[in-house]
Amino acid sequence: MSFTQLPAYAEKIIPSGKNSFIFINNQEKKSMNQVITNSNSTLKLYGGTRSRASIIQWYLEEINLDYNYILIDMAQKEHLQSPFLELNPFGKVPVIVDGDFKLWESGAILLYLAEKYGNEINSLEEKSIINQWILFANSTLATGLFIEANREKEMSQLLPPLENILQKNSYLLGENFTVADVAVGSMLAYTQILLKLDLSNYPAITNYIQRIIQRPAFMNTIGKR
Ligand SMILES: N[C@@H](CCC(=O)N[C@@H](CS)C(=O)NCC(=O)O)C(=O)O
Repeated sequence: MSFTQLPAYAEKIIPSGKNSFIFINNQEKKSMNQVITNSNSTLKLYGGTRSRASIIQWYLEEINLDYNYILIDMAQKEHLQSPFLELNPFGKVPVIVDGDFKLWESGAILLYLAEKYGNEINSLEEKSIINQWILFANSTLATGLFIEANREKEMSQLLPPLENILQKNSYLLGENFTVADVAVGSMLAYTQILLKLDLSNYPAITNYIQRIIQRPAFMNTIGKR
């Protein structure tokens, strides 16, 4: 069976070894029949239990897009074997499959989803600004905050301007929540979940994190992990 085909069993199955996975529909009330009927058209998100796939899942829930979450058993190294390697030859999650289209790298996936389904990009400039924030989140901010050797220097360089922006606006691009907030906000939220980083010198960032982690889509995804 290929990963792009649906398993013919129910929504929630506890993984129990090689090639087993949980199949979750975001509208969990749907019957399995409906899930199977929608199998080819519904976007598939592949991820581990605790992985960056949760960031994608957060955004999918924000834009209310129907999707199926296919849980890869990373402890059993399913991501390093066929058929997963046919989706991403580098053996990393997240991956999405949207129809015939496959895409990996969380930042590229967020940008694709925002442009295709998010209804928030209307020009090359808007797309580029969103891309700027996604790349900032996944490269500059992530390596600055999560690599211990960089943290002290990078926190004092990156957090004051972020604090400044969030003192002026509720969200990164103004008063509306966008995919840029998913990219940057997830990194900031993970500093609290994973590192318990002290951000008390940055009240606007702290308030921002509080605001985003209370969003239903966040609570239903990253917040549940
Ligand atoms: N820059 C990539 C990172 C992907 C990544 O490292 N994913 C981790 C899980 S969060 C993974 O698949 N690790 C498995 C491995 O390296 O074997 C992205 O944002 O998608």
